[in-house]
Amino acid sequence: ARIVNAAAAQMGPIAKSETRKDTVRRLVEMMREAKARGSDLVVFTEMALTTFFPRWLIEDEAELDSYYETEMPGPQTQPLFDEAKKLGIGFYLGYAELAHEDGRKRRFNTSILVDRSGNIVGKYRKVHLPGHAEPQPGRTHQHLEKRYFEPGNFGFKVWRAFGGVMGMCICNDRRWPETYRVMGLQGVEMVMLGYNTPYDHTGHKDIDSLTQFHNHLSMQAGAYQNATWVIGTAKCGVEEGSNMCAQSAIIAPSGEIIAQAVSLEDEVITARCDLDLGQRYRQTIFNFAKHREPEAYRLIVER
Ligand code: CDT
Repeated sequence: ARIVNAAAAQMGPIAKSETRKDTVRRLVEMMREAKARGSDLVVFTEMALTTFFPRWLIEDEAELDSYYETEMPGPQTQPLFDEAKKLGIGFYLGYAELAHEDGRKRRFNTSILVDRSGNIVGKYRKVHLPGHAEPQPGRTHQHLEKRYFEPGNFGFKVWRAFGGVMGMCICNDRRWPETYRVMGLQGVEMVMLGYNTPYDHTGHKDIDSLTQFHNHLSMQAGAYQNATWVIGTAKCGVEEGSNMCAQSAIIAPSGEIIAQAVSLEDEVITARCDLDLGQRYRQTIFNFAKHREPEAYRLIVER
């Protein structure tokens, strides 16, 4: 057995007025709890340092910039890295990233993987950006990720860490089979992700009423079909009037949920994850080398 004791640190609402300092304090508290419960690794949510600002049209650039990190760690996030190192625990953290690349300002919805020594071992930029670039009439809350971010330019990589092959994605990515399969083809054994999923996310009541079902359906299918652990961590509860899905979950390569959050608040869930369990599926029903038929899948990479 190759055990990773993993935690998901679900997060309740972050108010617009909450400072980074306060938010980081909440994260550190959950990191300590995860460690006290024996975890090697804690998965925080998407954009874990601020309120989910894409719900608003923000036209003032300085105000918009205030939601992004220009360095990681920066002065306000350094305590997270220090605590991780002190405790000897790794973490996944989602945040809005403002980069100066190719001679211009670039915005990404980003996550990092940090090892037990407090070193960044992997960085991912969200590929599937949901919502719109322009505000939609008649909606209580907007979802302007297409306005505030550009699609990630790193693809779906995997990293050798924590004794296994680790992968990352972010929120809407979890709904797309390609996300998991590209990592699956690289032998991923644990996919980490955070999500902010408002209950009114499509604007169609028949779809939105199935929000919780679709949340778990996507992650459980991704886990099973790719023989990988999936750790999905929510930001949830009512944040600035927006009601968001909770039910953070740790999912085994069998597709079974083996730990699930029960609240709409900050809550740590943990599980003992045996990475060898994925191998059992990879050697049998999902032996990719034996059973995949890539010739039949060509359309998948066409525009
Ligand atoms: N953050 C994020 O990606 N949320 C989307 C819902 C919004 S769709 C307009 C999700 O797929 O959960």
